Amino acid sequence: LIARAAQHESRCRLCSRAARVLDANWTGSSTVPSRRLYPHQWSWDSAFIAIGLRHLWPLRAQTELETLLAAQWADGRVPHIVFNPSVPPGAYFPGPGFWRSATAGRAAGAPRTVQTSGIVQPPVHALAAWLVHRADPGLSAARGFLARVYPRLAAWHRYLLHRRDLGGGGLVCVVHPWEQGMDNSPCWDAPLARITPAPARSFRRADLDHGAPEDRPTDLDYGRYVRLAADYRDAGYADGHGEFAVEDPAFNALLVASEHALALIASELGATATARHARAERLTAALVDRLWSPEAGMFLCRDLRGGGLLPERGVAGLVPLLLPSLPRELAAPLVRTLTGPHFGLGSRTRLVPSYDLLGEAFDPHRYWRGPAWFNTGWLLERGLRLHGEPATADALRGALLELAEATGFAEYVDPFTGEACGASGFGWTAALALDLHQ
Ligand code: 2M8
Repeated sequence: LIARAAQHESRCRLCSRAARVLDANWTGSSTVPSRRLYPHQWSWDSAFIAIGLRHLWPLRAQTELETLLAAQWADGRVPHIVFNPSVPPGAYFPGPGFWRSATAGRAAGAPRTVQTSGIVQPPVHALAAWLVHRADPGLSAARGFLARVYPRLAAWHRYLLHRRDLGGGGLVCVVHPWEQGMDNSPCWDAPLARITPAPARSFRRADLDHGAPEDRPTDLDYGRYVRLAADYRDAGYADGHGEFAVEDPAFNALLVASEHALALIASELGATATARHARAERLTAALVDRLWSPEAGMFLCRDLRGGGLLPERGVAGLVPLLLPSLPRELAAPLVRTLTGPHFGLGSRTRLVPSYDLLGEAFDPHRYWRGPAWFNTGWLLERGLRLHGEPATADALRGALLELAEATGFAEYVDPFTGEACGASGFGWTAALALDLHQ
């Protein structure tokens, strides 16, 4: 009993600390990932943050998603950043002056009243909207939350499925590493090597004012990010012409999960959901067909410009484990890969590294090239539970909770030592710890 009481007390402490982080990052209409490093609203951060907020402030959770969706473009894209006009222009690079959404994005229907970036991030939003609704169905119904967000979420998925199937095989592709969210993953090294970097003197990296250079992407990476984004902007954010086009397993798996959630939302609103479930099944089949590698025992990325599957093993290739409809004969090898020598969960690591422990490019501190992140941990914890691995899921959950709190809700951690890296007081770390704690 004493042990249980002590556990309960420490859990409550975690809850109030996480709440304090989320409250400090709340701007009145949305939540910043980090006050200093990322002082605006980010798309997939907001979805994860809403999933945590719903337990304490259901109204804030709904508002978080509504604020993001209010910045949607007429072509359906949900921008990866919504800029806060009260933040000084130099505080984050690339800021609104770089993206110039209102002018460069006019043909694609960028909003006039708010400034945004022109690229997207993984579509976790419908899943988040459904979970937020379930946390307080009364408030949701009273505010017409689902009816408000449904058409926007449907348009968002339509944009991805119609404008981003650049490979013609039924999957969505990303046109910039920032879109997939794992910015400097070694998976991008080969497709990025073809891009001529923008000259270093043509931009100033605000991230280095707050982050350690050895924990961040390199200047060469940044030169290429800037070149790709500038080319996309200068083409009026029209799709299909860029030099970088990759089908990513995590991005597509999250779209499948969100399609299923959108089907549940449609049913709740009295609409028919069959077509949505069928679309999710087709997407799952395309994911398996185009990205599954039996040799690697996991999903890989497909480089549409270079041709073929990229051999690098990134954590994104494990994320499809979160799909209930994943064929059984794939779930078992995925779990083996997660717990085997490449990711070492339960033996060499307590959290999931972002990249192959045995890969040549592995670096335990450099951003998405090895450190463990809490959002991917949260997704895989769900996947393990879903596919009949409760003991591994419990251990992962325990480690996520312990390290989130011990590191002051760090952005990411060294996968071996649990040492904090990047920003502290990070939004999705606090939010997802809160969610796991429930
Ligand atoms: C990181 O990406 C941004 C660019 O979008 C950056 O490095 O400036 C990534 O970790 C991304 O996944 C995340 O959404 C964003 C804000 O937390 O930061």
